[in-house]
Amino acid sequence: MSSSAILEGVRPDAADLVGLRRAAARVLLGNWTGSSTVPSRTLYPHQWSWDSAFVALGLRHLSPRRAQRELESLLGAQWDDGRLPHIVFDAATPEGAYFPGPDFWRAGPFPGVRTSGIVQPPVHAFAVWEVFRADPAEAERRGFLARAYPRLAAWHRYLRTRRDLGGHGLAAIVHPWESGMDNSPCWDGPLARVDPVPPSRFRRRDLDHAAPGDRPTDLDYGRYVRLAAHYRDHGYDDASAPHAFAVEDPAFNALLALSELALARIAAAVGADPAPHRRRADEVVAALLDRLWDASSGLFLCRDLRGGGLIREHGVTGLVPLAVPGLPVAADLLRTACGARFGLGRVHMVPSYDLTGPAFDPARYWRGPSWFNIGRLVHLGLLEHGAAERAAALRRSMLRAAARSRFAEYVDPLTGEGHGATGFAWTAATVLDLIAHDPPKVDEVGQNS
Ligand code: 2M8
Repeated sequence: MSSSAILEGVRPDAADLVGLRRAAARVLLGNWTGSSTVPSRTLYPHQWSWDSAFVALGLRHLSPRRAQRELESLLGAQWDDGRLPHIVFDAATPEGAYFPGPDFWRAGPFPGVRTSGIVQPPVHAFAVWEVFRADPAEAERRGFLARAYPRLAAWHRYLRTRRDLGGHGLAAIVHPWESGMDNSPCWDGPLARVDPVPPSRFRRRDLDHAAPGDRPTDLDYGRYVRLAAHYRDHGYDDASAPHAFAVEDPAFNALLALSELALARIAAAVGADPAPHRRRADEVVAALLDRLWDASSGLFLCRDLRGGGLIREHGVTGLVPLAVPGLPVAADLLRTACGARFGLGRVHMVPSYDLTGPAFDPARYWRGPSWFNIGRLVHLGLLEHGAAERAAALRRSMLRAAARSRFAEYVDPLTGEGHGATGFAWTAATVLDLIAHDPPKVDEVGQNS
């Protein structure tokens, strides 16, 4: 099928935006635990780090106060060394509800709060600033920025110091889960060196709730478990852990740069010096260009710090730097987004991996499907770099996909069919954010898909 035919028959304004907004709000209300939002009631019954940031971006349109609490509950689980854990476990949820659970990680900032020991992409300062802007008076009354600022600064410091494993000004991820794009083909090379734990030694819970063809394989899981157990057994100490997997990831670092810029604004608002944050944002962008930019493919690539240099797989992580204001290679990235690898405008949303790549799989997790949080970041980048029409088309594609898939976790870029969980929190939050960005006009309201 030609890629333009893929979108044939889908009416551009088929989503009933008012109904969709109501349905999205229902998802977020249903996933709210009292202090934070679970990504999915079934598959992910705890608080996830970057999910919370994306959720807060949507929640701010329903309740700025709740959006602040979402972020505060995550910041409240910060470790002494500054890291924000990738999962904060809900104490009322049984150990067996998710693997690996708190008994596996054996971690937390203090008694009573149990967390994982790895991190996720640092999109938090960006979210804090956007949530603040939704209701500055309420934020001021609650001391939201003043309390968040030192925690965010410590979080960035952790990444800048303990995680600069390559020594060139970029934070390294030490587990595929830290990228948030867990089983991207970008990790296949570095992961191949990791001795997998046999599947008989652990019990996956994800397959109780999702189709095996949508999820990572047992072999991937065996390697995830090995890496996490190693890190845990070294006390999550970055200096002494061997880190068999150590990668510089473009999206992770682009989000760090974007968040440093937000932190500069936050600093100015609380009476601190914004200049160091602006300087650090510039330094991260310079290091991204120096270390990860691949002019021949017009994309940022990942760098394997344990051997092999640049990883020649084209993942959507390499497009995410488009969200950074003033990026010098934005025009090249735009061309790549619209080219054969990512098919922007011709497929549903933005695929997570090269449509022409040998490992492309339209249904399996981060090996091809389109994700709403990534679509939102690319949307931001398109707006940032003057591609307003493309941004509007992407927005329509995302709203349609969310409506048709009952707020699926991710969708097949070729068919728009939903996969993974339904009633997924950041999908609903992204819908609210996109609708608020361009509220329904009379001719869009009332049309049913
Ligand atoms: C997925 O990751 C978790 C592990 O962290 C899992 O598969 O169990 C990823 O999509 C990740 O990006 C996301 O934050 C998490 C919760 O939605 O699920």
